[in-house]
Amino acid sequence: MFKKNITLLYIALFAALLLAACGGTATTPTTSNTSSTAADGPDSDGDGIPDAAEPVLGTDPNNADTDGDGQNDLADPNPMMADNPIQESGTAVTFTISGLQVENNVDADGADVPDHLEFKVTNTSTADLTNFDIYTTITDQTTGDVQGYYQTLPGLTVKAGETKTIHFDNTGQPDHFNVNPNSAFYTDQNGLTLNVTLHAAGYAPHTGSVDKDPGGAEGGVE
Ligand SMILES: [Ca+2]
Ligand SMILES: [Ca+2]
Ligand SMILES: [Ca+2]
Repeated sequence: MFKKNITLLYIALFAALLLAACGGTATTPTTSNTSSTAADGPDSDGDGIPDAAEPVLGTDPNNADTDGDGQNDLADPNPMMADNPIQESGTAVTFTISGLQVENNVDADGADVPDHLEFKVTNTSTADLTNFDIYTTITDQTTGDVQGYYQTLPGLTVKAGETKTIHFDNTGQPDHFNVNPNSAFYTDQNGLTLNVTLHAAGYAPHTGSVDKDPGGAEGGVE
């Protein structure tokens, strides 16, 4: 697996060099935390993989650890497949998740739902909930290929008795969280099944599932 990854990296680096030679994406970095060399172009997240190569690998150009497993994309032999790290001894049932929606779903009024993952979290307890994290798997219904992502959800608070909708789309709005723009969710045209495990520290996790219909590639995030 490691050799396979290195091979993919070399292919990706070659693609990056080709793009740079064509004047494609070999632009001068503009942010202070962007590193680059003349040979490989900018590397926005500093993980050692050039921005132009990350889409080839399927990794996130703005996240040095795309799957959240603690291993840098360059070192990770499977950078889009984290195991579920959520280990919770608490059994109190304090919240539910509902209304999972993805592409081709509509909202309660029949309007199109934007092409991102969203769902509702209802706090059924008398205490505010915070310190959330989530583990998401994306399974290709045709090939069986699976990607797995873990991330914390900083800033998310669901007050006692509140129902809040949270989104995964990279828009940077409150209660909207970043995702890999090159994940199977955006690039795989087969039908997909998403499984989410949401957890608040100290309480029992909850799971939900939603299918994404086959269709054209998303072409990036909104
Ligand atoms: Ca990078
Ligand atoms: Ca990366
Ligand atoms: Ca990783």
